[in-house]
Amino acid sequence: MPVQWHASIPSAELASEDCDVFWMRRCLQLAQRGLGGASPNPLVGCVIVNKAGKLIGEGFHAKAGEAHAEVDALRQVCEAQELGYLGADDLKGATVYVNLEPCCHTGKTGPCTDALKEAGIGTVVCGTLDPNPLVSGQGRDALQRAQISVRVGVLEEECAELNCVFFHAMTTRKPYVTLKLAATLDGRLGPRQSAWMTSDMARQEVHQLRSYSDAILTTANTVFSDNPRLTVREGLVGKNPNVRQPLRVVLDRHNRLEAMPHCHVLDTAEAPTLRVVGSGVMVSHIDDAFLVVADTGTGLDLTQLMTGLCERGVTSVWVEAGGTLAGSLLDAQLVNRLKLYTPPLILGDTSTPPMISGRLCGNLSQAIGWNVLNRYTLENTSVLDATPIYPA
Ligand code: AOF
Ligand code: ZN
Repeated sequence: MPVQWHASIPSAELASEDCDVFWMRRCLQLAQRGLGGASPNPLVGCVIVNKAGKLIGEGFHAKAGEAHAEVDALRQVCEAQELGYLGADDLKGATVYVNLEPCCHTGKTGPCTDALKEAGIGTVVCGTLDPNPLVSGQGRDALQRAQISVRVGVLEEECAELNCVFFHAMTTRKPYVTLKLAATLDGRLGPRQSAWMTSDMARQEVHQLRSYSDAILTTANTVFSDNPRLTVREGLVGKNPNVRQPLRVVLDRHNRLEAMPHCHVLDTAEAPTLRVVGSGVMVSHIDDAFLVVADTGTGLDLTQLMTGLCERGVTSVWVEAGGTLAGSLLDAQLVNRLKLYTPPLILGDTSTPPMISGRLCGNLSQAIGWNVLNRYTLENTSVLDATPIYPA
Protein backbone atom coordinates (compact mmCIF):
# COMPACT_ATOMS: atom_id res chain seq x y z
CA MET A 1 0.00 0.00 0.00
CA PRO A 2 1.37 3.44 -0.90
CA VAL A 3 2.72 5.43 1.99
CA GLN A 4 2.32 9.16 2.46
CA TRP A 5 5.96 9.53 3.35
CA HIS A 6 5.72 13.00 4.65
CA ALA A 7 2.16 13.26 5.85
CA SER A 8 2.06 15.51 8.90
CA ILE A 9 -0.30 15.51 11.79
CA PRO A 10 -3.15 18.03 11.20
CA SER A 11 -1.60 20.79 13.27
CA ALA A 12 2.05 21.09 14.19
CA GLU A 13 0.97 22.88 17.38
CA LEU A 14 -0.86 19.86 18.82
CA ALA A 15 0.10 19.12 22.41
CA SER A 16 2.03 15.88 22.85
CA GLU A 17 -0.97 14.09 24.48
CA ASP A 18 -3.12 15.02 21.46
CA CYS A 19 -0.43 13.69 19.12
CA ASP A 20 -0.40 10.45 21.10
CA VAL A 21 -4.16 10.10 20.71
CA PHE A 22 -4.05 11.02 17.02
CA TRP A 23 -1.42 8.42 16.12
CA MET A 24 -2.89 5.77 18.41
CA ARG A 25 -6.20 6.09 16.55
CA ARG A 26 -4.29 5.40 13.34
CA CYS A 27 -2.73 2.32 15.01
CA LEU A 28 -6.21 1.07 15.90
CA GLN A 29 -7.31 1.51 12.27
CA LEU A 30 -4.26 -0.31 10.93
CA ALA A 31 -4.63 -3.10 13.49
CA GLN A 32 -8.10 -3.94 12.16
CA ARG A 33 -6.59 -4.99 8.84
CA GLY A 34 -5.54 -8.15 10.68
CA LEU A 35 -9.16 -9.14 11.43
CA GLY A 36 -9.73 -12.72 10.33
CA GLY A 37 -6.00 -13.34 9.79
CA ALA A 38 -4.00 -12.50 12.93
CA SER A 39 -5.70 -14.94 15.31
CA PRO A 40 -4.62 -16.48 17.68
CA ASN A 41 -2.36 -13.42 17.81
CA PRO A 42 -3.67 -9.96 18.72
CA LEU A 43 -4.65 -7.18 16.32
CA VAL A 44 -1.74 -4.76 16.26
CA GLY A 45 -1.07 -1.61 14.25
CA CYS A 46 2.06 0.53 14.34
CA VAL A 47 3.00 4.03 13.19
CA ILE A 48 6.50 5.54 13.10
CA VAL A 49 6.92 9.32 13.28
CA ASN A 50 10.34 10.96 12.88
CA LYS A 51 11.75 13.64 15.18
CA ALA A 52 10.22 16.35 12.98
CA GLY A 53 6.74 14.90 13.57
CA LYS A 54 6.40 13.40 10.08
CA LEU A 55 4.85 10.00 9.45
CA ILE A 56 7.58 7.78 7.98
CA GLY A 57 6.12 4.27 8.21
CA GLU A 58 3.07 2.21 9.05
CA GLY A 59 2.53 -1.48 9.64
CA PHE A 60 0.17 -4.09 11.02
CA HIS A 61 0.17 -7.73 12.03
CA ALA A 62 -1.53 -9.64 9.21
CA LYS A 63 -1.10 -13.27 10.13
CA ALA A 64 0.23 -15.42 12.97
CA GLY A 65 3.78 -16.47 12.08
CA GLU A 66 4.37 -13.38 9.94
CA ALA A 67 5.95 -10.03 10.85
CA HIS A 68 4.68 -8.20 13.92
CA ALA A 69 3.30 -4.71 13.35
CA GLU A 70 6.48 -2.94 14.53
CA VAL A 71 8.69 -5.01 12.21
CA ASP A 72 6.27 -4.44 9.33
CA ALA A 73 6.44 -0.66 9.89
CA LEU A 74 10.25 -0.68 10.24
CA ARG A 75 10.49 -2.65 7.01
CA GLN A 76 8.45 0.00 5.24
CA VAL A 77 10.79 2.73 6.45
CA CYS A 78 13.85 0.74 5.31
CA GLU A 79 12.33 0.25 1.86
CA ALA A 80 11.71 3.99 1.58
CA GLN A 81 15.28 4.67 2.68
CA GLU A 82 16.63 2.29 0.04
CA LEU A 83 14.59 4.12 -2.59
CA GLY A 84 15.89 7.44 -1.32
CA TYR A 85 12.51 8.76 -0.13
CA LEU A 86 13.76 8.98 3.45
CA GLY A 87 17.12 9.92 4.92
CA ALA A 88 19.42 7.36 6.52
CA ASP A 89 18.87 8.86 9.97
CA ASP A 90 15.08 9.23 9.87
CA LEU A 91 14.68 6.43 12.41
CA LYS A 92 17.14 7.94 14.90
CA GLY A 93 15.19 9.19 17.87
CA ALA A 94 11.86 8.51 16.10
CA THR A 95 8.67 7.74 18.00
CA VAL A 96 6.91 4.42 17.54
CA TYR A 97 3.20 4.23 18.28
CA VAL A 98 1.70 0.78 18.80
CA ASN A 99 -1.58 -0.30 20.38
CA LEU A 100 0.06 -3.22 22.26
CA GLU A 101 3.28 -3.35 24.24
CA PRO A 102 6.12 -4.60 21.99
CA CYS A 103 7.02 -8.23 22.60
CA CYS A 104 10.39 -9.20 24.07
CA HIS A 105 10.28 -12.95 23.52
CA THR A 106 10.97 -15.26 20.62
CA GLY A 107 7.82 -16.99 19.46
CA LYS A 108 7.22 -17.71 15.79
CA THR A 109 9.09 -14.43 15.21
CA GLY A 110 11.86 -12.57 17.08
CA PRO A 111 11.47 -9.90 19.79
CA CYS A 112 10.15 -6.54 18.56
CA THR A 113 12.04 -4.82 21.39
CA ASP A 114 15.36 -5.87 19.76
CA ALA A 115 14.25 -4.58 16.36
CA LEU A 116 13.28 -1.21 17.92
CA LYS A 117 16.58 -0.96 19.81
CA GLU A 118 18.63 -1.74 16.69
CA ALA A 119 16.72 0.86 14.68
CA GLY A 120 17.65 3.58 17.17
CA ILE A 121 14.07 4.46 18.14
CA GLY A 122 13.89 7.15 20.85
CA THR A 123 10.35 6.77 22.22
CA VAL A 124 7.68 4.07 22.24
CA VAL A 125 4.07 4.94 22.98
CA CYS A 126 1.75 1.98 23.59
CA GLY A 127 -1.94 1.57 24.24
CA THR A 128 -1.88 -1.34 26.67
CA LEU A 129 0.51 -3.82 28.19
CA ASP A 130 0.47 -7.30 26.63
CA PRO A 131 -1.35 -9.85 28.88
CA ASN A 132 0.81 -12.65 27.47
CA PRO A 133 2.81 -13.82 30.55
CA LEU A 134 5.91 -14.00 28.31
CA VAL A 135 5.63 -10.23 27.81
CA SER A 136 3.37 -8.44 30.38
CA GLY A 137 5.53 -5.44 31.28
CA GLN A 138 8.82 -7.08 30.35
CA GLY A 139 8.70 -5.54 26.87
CA ARG A 140 8.36 -2.09 28.43
CA ASP A 141 11.19 -2.83 30.88
CA ALA A 142 13.52 -4.05 28.12
CA LEU A 143 12.95 -0.85 26.15
CA GLN A 144 13.55 1.33 29.20
CA ARG A 145 16.77 -0.54 29.99
CA ALA A 146 17.93 0.42 26.48
CA GLN A 147 17.27 4.13 27.30
CA ILE A 148 14.14 4.21 25.12
CA SER A 149 11.46 6.34 26.73
CA VAL A 150 8.11 4.50 27.04
CA ARG A 151 4.59 5.82 27.61
CA VAL A 152 1.81 3.27 28.24
CA GLY A 153 -1.95 3.78 28.44
CA VAL A 154 -2.88 5.98 25.47
CA LEU A 155 -6.51 5.16 24.50
CA GLU A 156 -6.14 2.21 26.82
CA GLU A 157 -9.84 1.27 26.88
CA GLU A 158 -10.20 1.29 23.09
CA CYS A 159 -6.99 -0.70 22.72
CA ALA A 160 -8.16 -3.33 25.22
CA GLU A 161 -11.62 -3.43 23.59
CA LEU A 162 -10.13 -4.00 20.12
CA ASN A 163 -8.27 -7.00 21.49
CA CYS A 164 -11.04 -8.29 23.80
CA VAL A 165 -10.67 -11.77 22.28
CA PHE A 166 -6.89 -11.94 22.80
CA PHE A 167 -7.12 -10.49 26.31
CA HIS A 168 -9.88 -12.90 27.32
CA ALA A 169 -8.17 -15.98 25.89
CA MET A 170 -4.79 -15.05 27.41
CA THR A 171 -6.16 -14.38 30.89
CA THR A 172 -8.83 -17.10 31.19
CA ARG A 173 -7.50 -19.80 28.82
CA LYS A 174 -11.01 -19.98 27.39
CA PRO A 175 -12.27 -18.60 24.07
CA TYR A 176 -14.31 -15.39 23.85
CA VAL A 177 -17.84 -16.61 23.17
CA THR A 178 -20.31 -14.57 21.10
CA LEU A 179 -23.90 -15.77 21.16
CA LYS A 180 -25.64 -14.96 17.90
CA LEU A 181 -29.41 -15.07 18.05
CA ALA A 182 -31.96 -14.17 15.40
CA ALA A 183 -35.39 -13.91 16.97
CA THR A 184 -38.76 -12.31 16.31
CA LEU A 185 -40.13 -9.44 18.39
CA ASP A 186 -41.78 -12.08 20.60
CA GLY A 187 -38.43 -13.81 21.14
CA ARG A 188 -39.03 -16.84 18.92
CA LEU A 189 -36.47 -18.51 16.70
CA GLY A 190 -38.88 -18.97 13.79
CA PRO A 191 -40.34 -22.10 12.29
CA ARG A 192 -38.00 -24.97 11.40
CA GLN A 193 -36.38 -24.88 7.99
CA SER A 194 -37.77 -21.37 7.47
CA ALA A 195 -36.02 -18.98 5.12
CA TRP A 196 -33.91 -16.26 6.72
CA MET A 197 -36.12 -13.94 8.74
CA THR A 198 -33.52 -11.20 8.96
CA SER A 199 -32.48 -8.76 6.22
CA ASP A 200 -29.81 -9.32 3.54
CA MET A 201 -27.54 -6.82 5.26
CA ALA A 202 -27.91 -8.65 8.57
CA ARG A 203 -27.05 -11.92 6.84
CA GLN A 204 -23.95 -10.34 5.31
CA GLU A 205 -22.86 -9.06 8.70
CA VAL A 206 -23.30 -12.54 10.17
CA HIS A 207 -21.06 -14.07 7.49
CA GLN A 208 -18.44 -11.36 8.06
CA LEU A 209 -18.48 -12.01 11.81
CA ARG A 210 -18.31 -15.77 11.24
CA SER A 211 -15.15 -15.19 9.20
CA TYR A 212 -13.56 -13.24 12.07
CA SER A 213 -14.14 -16.17 14.48
CA ASP A 214 -11.87 -19.13 15.05
CA ALA A 215 -14.82 -21.50 15.49
CA ILE A 216 -18.58 -21.71 14.95
CA LEU A 217 -20.40 -23.71 17.59
CA THR A 218 -23.65 -25.59 16.97
CA THR A 219 -25.45 -28.72 18.12
CA ALA A 220 -26.47 -32.04 16.58
CA ASN A 221 -30.09 -30.91 17.16
CA THR A 222 -29.57 -27.91 14.91
CA VAL A 223 -27.87 -30.14 12.32
CA PHE A 224 -30.86 -32.51 12.39
CA SER A 225 -33.46 -29.77 12.09
CA ASP A 226 -31.76 -27.29 9.71
CA ASN A 227 -28.78 -29.11 8.15
CA PRO A 228 -26.75 -25.83 8.08
CA ARG A 229 -23.42 -25.43 6.27
CA LEU A 230 -21.99 -22.92 8.75
CA THR A 231 -19.40 -21.72 6.26
CA VAL A 232 -18.47 -18.18 5.26
CA ARG A 233 -20.26 -17.21 2.03
CA GLU A 234 -22.26 -14.14 0.98
CA GLY A 235 -19.70 -13.06 -1.62
CA LEU A 236 -16.92 -12.80 0.99
CA VAL A 237 -14.98 -15.72 -0.46
CA GLY A 238 -15.03 -14.28 -4.00
CA LYS A 239 -13.87 -10.89 -2.72
CA ASN A 240 -11.04 -12.36 -0.73
CA PRO A 241 -9.85 -15.86 -1.69
CA ASN A 242 -7.85 -15.98 1.58
CA VAL A 243 -10.99 -15.64 3.69
CA ARG A 244 -10.72 -18.04 6.58
CA GLN A 245 -13.30 -20.78 7.04
CA PRO A 246 -13.67 -21.24 10.80
CA LEU A 247 -13.62 -24.64 12.46
CA ARG A 248 -17.18 -25.93 12.83
CA VAL A 249 -17.74 -27.44 16.27
CA VAL A 250 -20.80 -29.66 16.69
CA LEU A 251 -21.95 -30.67 20.17
CA ASP A 252 -23.05 -34.25 19.67
CA ARG A 253 -23.32 -35.76 23.15
CA HIS A 254 -24.55 -39.18 21.94
CA ASN A 255 -22.70 -39.25 18.60
CA ARG A 256 -25.95 -38.99 16.64
CA LEU A 257 -24.18 -37.57 13.59
CA GLU A 258 -22.91 -41.08 12.88
CA ALA A 259 -26.42 -41.74 11.57
CA MET A 260 -26.28 -38.68 9.33
CA PRO A 261 -23.07 -39.07 7.27
CA HIS A 262 -24.32 -36.84 4.44
CA CYS A 263 -25.17 -33.74 6.46
CA HIS A 264 -23.46 -30.53 5.33
CA VAL A 265 -21.24 -30.10 8.41
CA LEU A 266 -19.64 -33.50 7.78
CA ASP A 267 -18.61 -32.37 4.31
CA THR A 268 -15.19 -31.01 5.20
CA ALA A 269 -14.11 -30.00 1.69
CA GLU A 270 -14.79 -26.35 2.46
CA ALA A 271 -14.25 -26.12 6.23
CA PRO A 272 -13.03 -28.45 8.99
CA THR A 273 -15.41 -29.90 11.60
CA LEU A 274 -14.82 -31.00 15.18
CA ARG A 275 -17.38 -33.42 16.69
CA VAL A 276 -17.74 -33.14 20.45
CA VAL A 277 -19.06 -36.30 22.10
CA GLY A 278 -19.70 -37.21 25.73
CA SER A 279 -17.29 -39.40 27.66
CA GLY A 280 -18.57 -42.97 27.68
CA VAL A 281 -20.04 -42.76 24.19
CA MET A 282 -19.02 -45.52 21.80
CA VAL A 283 -17.39 -44.06 18.70
CA SER A 284 -16.39 -46.53 15.98
CA HIS A 285 -13.30 -44.60 14.92
CA ILE A 286 -11.99 -41.76 17.09
CA ASP A 287 -9.44 -39.36 15.61
CA ASP A 288 -8.55 -35.65 15.57
CA ALA A 289 -12.01 -34.83 14.27
CA PHE A 290 -13.40 -35.72 17.71
CA LEU A 291 -13.16 -34.10 21.12
CA VAL A 292 -14.37 -36.09 24.13
CA VAL A 293 -15.82 -34.02 26.95
CA ALA A 294 -17.20 -35.11 30.34
CA ASP A 295 -20.93 -35.74 30.50
CA THR A 296 -22.41 -34.10 33.60
CA GLY A 297 -25.57 -36.22 33.46
CA THR A 298 -27.60 -33.33 32.10
CA GLY A 299 -25.34 -32.50 29.17
CA LEU A 300 -21.77 -31.95 28.09
CA ASP A 301 -19.47 -30.07 30.45
CA LEU A 302 -19.36 -26.76 28.60
CA THR A 303 -16.54 -25.28 30.67
CA GLN A 304 -14.37 -28.28 29.84
CA LEU A 305 -15.39 -27.87 26.20
CA MET A 306 -14.17 -24.26 26.17
CA THR A 307 -10.87 -25.12 27.85
CA GLY A 308 -10.37 -27.94 25.33
CA LEU A 309 -11.08 -25.61 22.41
CA CYS A 310 -8.61 -23.03 23.73
CA GLU A 311 -5.95 -25.75 24.02
CA ARG A 312 -6.53 -26.40 20.31
CA GLY A 313 -5.84 -22.74 19.52
CA VAL A 314 -9.46 -21.52 19.38
CA THR A 315 -9.60 -18.02 20.89
CA SER A 316 -13.08 -17.00 19.70
CA VAL A 317 -16.32 -18.91 19.28
CA TRP A 318 -19.40 -17.77 17.38
CA VAL A 319 -22.52 -19.65 18.54
CA GLU A 320 -25.31 -20.41 16.07
CA ALA A 321 -27.63 -22.95 17.60
CA GLY A 322 -30.99 -23.25 19.37
CA GLY A 323 -32.36 -21.84 22.60
CA THR A 324 -31.27 -24.76 24.76
CA LEU A 325 -27.54 -24.33 24.09
CA ALA A 326 -27.97 -20.57 24.50
CA GLY A 327 -29.59 -21.15 27.93
CA SER A 328 -26.91 -23.61 29.02
CA LEU A 329 -24.05 -21.33 27.95
CA LEU A 330 -25.63 -18.42 29.80
CA ASP A 331 -26.22 -20.58 32.88
CA ALA A 332 -22.54 -21.56 32.84
CA GLN A 333 -21.69 -17.85 32.44
CA LEU A 334 -19.65 -18.67 29.35
CA VAL A 335 -21.18 -16.09 27.01
CA ASN A 336 -19.03 -12.96 26.66
CA ARG A 337 -21.01 -11.14 24.00
CA LEU A 338 -24.50 -11.13 22.52
CA LYS A 339 -25.44 -10.24 18.95
CA LEU A 340 -29.22 -10.27 18.73
CA TYR A 341 -30.83 -9.77 15.32
CA THR A 342 -34.53 -8.89 15.46
CA PRO A 343 -36.67 -8.57 12.34
CA PRO A 344 -40.02 -6.75 12.72
CA LEU A 345 -42.06 -9.95 12.99
CA ILE A 346 -44.37 -11.45 15.57
CA LEU A 347 -45.15 -15.15 15.44
CA GLY A 348 -47.36 -15.17 18.53
CA ASP A 349 -47.20 -18.93 18.54
CA THR A 350 -45.88 -20.82 21.55
CA SER A 351 -45.21 -23.92 19.45
CA THR A 352 -42.16 -22.33 17.84
CA PRO A 353 -39.04 -22.52 20.04
CA PRO A 354 -38.04 -19.54 22.23
CA MET A 355 -34.63 -17.98 21.67
CA ILE A 356 -33.45 -19.00 25.15
CA SER A 357 -34.71 -21.93 27.17
CA GLY A 358 -33.81 -24.08 30.12
CA ARG A 359 -32.45 -21.42 32.47
CA LEU A 360 -33.64 -21.85 36.03
CA CYS A 361 -34.40 -18.22 36.79
CA GLY A 362 -36.68 -18.01 39.81
CA ASN A 363 -36.74 -14.26 40.22
CA LEU A 364 -35.42 -10.99 38.89
CA SER A 365 -32.26 -11.17 41.01
CA GLN A 366 -31.24 -14.17 38.90
CA ALA A 367 -31.82 -12.38 35.59
CA ILE A 368 -28.87 -11.60 33.35
CA GLY A 369 -28.46 -7.88 32.72
CA TRP A 370 -26.86 -6.52 29.54
CA ASN A 371 -24.46 -3.72 29.05
CA VAL A 372 -25.44 -2.28 25.66
CA LEU A 373 -22.42 -1.50 23.50
CA ASN A 374 -24.33 -0.67 20.35
CA ARG A 375 -27.81 -0.72 18.82
CA TYR A 376 -28.29 -0.28 15.10
CA THR A 377 -30.46 -1.38 12.22
CA LEU A 378 -29.51 -3.30 9.09
CA GLU A 379 -32.39 -2.65 6.72
CA ASN A 380 -35.46 -3.83 8.66
CA THR A 381 -33.51 -5.82 11.25
CA SER A 382 -32.49 -4.27 14.54
CA VAL A 383 -29.25 -5.42 16.10
CA LEU A 384 -28.32 -5.41 19.75
CA ASP A 385 -24.62 -5.75 20.59
CA ALA A 386 -24.11 -6.26 24.32
CA THR A 387 -22.00 -7.83 27.05
CA PRO A 388 -23.56 -9.74 29.96
CA ILE A 389 -23.79 -8.73 33.61
CA TYR A 390 -24.21 -12.08 35.32
CA PRO A 391 -26.05 -12.43 38.66
CA ALA A 392 -23.69 -13.05 41.58
C1 AOF B 1 3.97 -7.28 19.13
N1 AOF B 1 3.52 -6.89 17.91
O1 AOF B 1 2.27 -7.18 16.11
C2 AOF B 1 2.04 -8.73 17.85
C3 AOF B 1 2.48 -9.10 19.15
O2 AOF B 1 4.57 -16.26 17.81
P1 AOF B 1 4.85 -14.80 17.65
O3 AOF B 1 6.31 -14.49 17.54
O4 AOF B 1 4.05 -14.17 16.53
O5 AOF B 1 4.38 -14.05 19.01
C4 AOF B 1 3.03 -13.99 19.37
C5 AOF B 1 2.88 -13.17 20.62
O6 AOF B 1 3.46 -11.87 20.42
C6 AOF B 1 1.43 -12.92 21.01
O7 AOF B 1 0.93 -13.91 21.88
C7 AOF B 1 1.51 -11.56 21.69
O8 AOF B 1 1.94 -11.68 23.02
C8 AOF B 1 2.59 -10.86 20.89
N2 AOF B 1 1.98 -10.19 19.75
N3 AOF B 1 3.42 -8.33 19.75
O9 AOF B 1 4.91 -6.67 19.68
C9 AOF B 1 2.61 -7.56 17.24
N4 AOF B 1 1.14 -9.47 17.17
ZN1 ZN C 1 6.50 -8.42 18.56
